[in-house]
Amino acid sequence: TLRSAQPTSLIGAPTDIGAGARGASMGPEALRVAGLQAALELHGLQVFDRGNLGGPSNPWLPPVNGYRHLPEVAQWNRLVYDAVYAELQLGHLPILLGGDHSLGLGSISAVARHCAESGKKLRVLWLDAHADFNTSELTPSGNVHGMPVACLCGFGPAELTQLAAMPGGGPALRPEQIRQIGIRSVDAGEKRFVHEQGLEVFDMRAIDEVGMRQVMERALAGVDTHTHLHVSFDVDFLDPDIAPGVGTTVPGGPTYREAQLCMEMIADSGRLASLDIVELNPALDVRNKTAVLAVDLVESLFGKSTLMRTRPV
Ligand code: B3U
Ligand code: MN
Ligand code: MN
Repeated sequence: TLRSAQPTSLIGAPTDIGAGARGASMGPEALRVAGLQAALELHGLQVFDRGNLGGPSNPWLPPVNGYRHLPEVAQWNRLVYDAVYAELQLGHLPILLGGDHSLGLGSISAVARHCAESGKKLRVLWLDAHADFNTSELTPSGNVHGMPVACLCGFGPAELTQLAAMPGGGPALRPEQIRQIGIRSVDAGEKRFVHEQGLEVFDMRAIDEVGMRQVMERALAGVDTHTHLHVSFDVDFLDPDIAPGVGTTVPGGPTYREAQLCMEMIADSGRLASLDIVELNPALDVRNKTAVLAVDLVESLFGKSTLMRTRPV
């Protein structure tokens, strides 16, 4: 099933600079060991592994003015921005191998710039247990991996909100371009801010009430041939029973079957154009099973299906 002739490029960003636990820095290698490249090649994709970016090490310091490691987070994100932007310019589909979710800033800023220059509509699917919509005033931790969605919408320090240098100088994203799925942990102040900014959130209650199928139909509504679909896959989206290898587990996440359907429906849209796989923490995993599961799900995201089904039952 050769879905797309577009080559893919793997970009490793081995850092836990924005996280509250150490270990996501080992994510890129765990995904390679789990066979990510071979799995994609099996589906007819051409894969270039660009190796790892080399950014600053983690000084493991307490927060300063509401941010932990802000200069280092900014430096890693500049590297990610340049690497992702270069792949988009080549016409490749970039796959960022995190690394913690603060790196979504560099990745999605590059995608936003590319879309602005090529006249594409951008839709971001944020698969996560968390809304990642904190600011330095709202954050309970100072960890920047809890802030990338807010920064992408323009709420944060200039070194994180201005990465893309968007035409017109505005933020990389408008809230209406984002759909969050699987959310089940939002801090008190963050919750008010999500509401205030009108983020479209499909939380676990929505998945329980109407099912993953209808949630995905709604999250993908309006996606058409002019849409660049970016998926930011925080592995803690998944239920911790199946995915223990993450720094911040939250119970009650999507099951294996719900997660598969989510990925399959994104594949069916045919618009996937860039991807982040973040927050995988091999130090907390069991025999690399979370990485193996992530690879399995990414196969579905790129069009693996049991049958040659082309439409829902
Ligand atoms: N909302 C909390 C926890 C958190 C957010 N993202 C992750 N954890 N992975 C915070 O620290 O902002
Ligand atoms: Mn996240
Ligand atoms: Mn998360």
